[in-house]
Amino acid sequence: MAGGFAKTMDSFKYAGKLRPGRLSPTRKVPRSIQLPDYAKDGRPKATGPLLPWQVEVKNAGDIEGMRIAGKVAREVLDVATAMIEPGITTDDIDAVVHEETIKRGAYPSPLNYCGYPKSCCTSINEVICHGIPDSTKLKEGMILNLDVTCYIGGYHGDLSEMILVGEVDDAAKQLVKVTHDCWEAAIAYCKPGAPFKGIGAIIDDHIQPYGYTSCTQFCGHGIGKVFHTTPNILHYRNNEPGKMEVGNVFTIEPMICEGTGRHLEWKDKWTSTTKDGRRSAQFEHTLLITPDGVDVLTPRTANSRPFWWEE
Ligand code: EYF
Ligand code: CO
Ligand code: CO
Repeated sequence: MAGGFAKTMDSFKYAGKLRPGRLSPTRKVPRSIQLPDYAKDGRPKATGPLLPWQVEVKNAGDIEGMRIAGKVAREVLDVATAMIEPGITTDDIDAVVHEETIKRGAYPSPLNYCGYPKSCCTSINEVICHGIPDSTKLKEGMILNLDVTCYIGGYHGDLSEMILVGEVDDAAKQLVKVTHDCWEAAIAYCKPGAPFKGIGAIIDDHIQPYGYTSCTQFCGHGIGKVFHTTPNILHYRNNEPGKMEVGNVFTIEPMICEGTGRHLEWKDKWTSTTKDGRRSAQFEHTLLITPDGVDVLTPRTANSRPFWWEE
């Protein structure tokens, strides 16, 4: 080609500065690891309850299995977040998540889930969720969500946290802290008999004074033998029916945006960014409703990367 411009122009109208990088080859899983039903063809088969208001009540065996899956996912997230610093790529993070997951005899749930190509999600700045780990290098000032889900003993455990890359600006710190605090307030509300719709109201009330918006496109979800099942957990004010019962297990994972909560899907069909290119933050836990209230199945430990306000 004249002038040697081998790189084709990308005419897609991105919302912000971030661009997709290059993907590494698909990671392998040893034969010894128990696979979820979608691992080979990408298609989830088991659904859980078919009606949206029916929510599974887990038995003692299920709960023990979920505790193990939550603990493994937490361990993997803690190892991976410890390595995050400017200069590493999101694919480096995926490699560690993948290795640490299989080292524990677990399967990285995102891998080939509906065809998803990697073992975790790494969502930078304006990426709301489902950022694909690739050759993108982390730079000082970025904020990153790392989302890890592990499948072990027939159960999935799902969590995510925000990481500040080096020094970040005060607006980013406020976004991350407010997201964390609205998520904690929503978790503290959970107990038997509490309407699911109250979660969204708490989140909206908490973020409103800051002018932030909650993304309505993606929700929390029931989880167990199936990665995503009933109930859908809406992170914004809503009027959905249903009350929490002892034995329900679900995630709360609000995505809070500095500007608009509307999203733009990249050409890869996975990555979702804000429509205005402003930043988004998210935290996630897997939660069990108990007679006393709520039990976090993916709790932080002494090995968890300290939040900046704890340092
Ligand atoms: C357009 C996937 C992505 N879906 C959900 C597949 O619950 C999750 N995180 O907390 C979660 C994680 C992943 C995930 C990883 C891959 N997917 C399916 C359908 C659409 C989509 O994005
Ligand atoms: Co997750
Ligand atoms: Co989730």
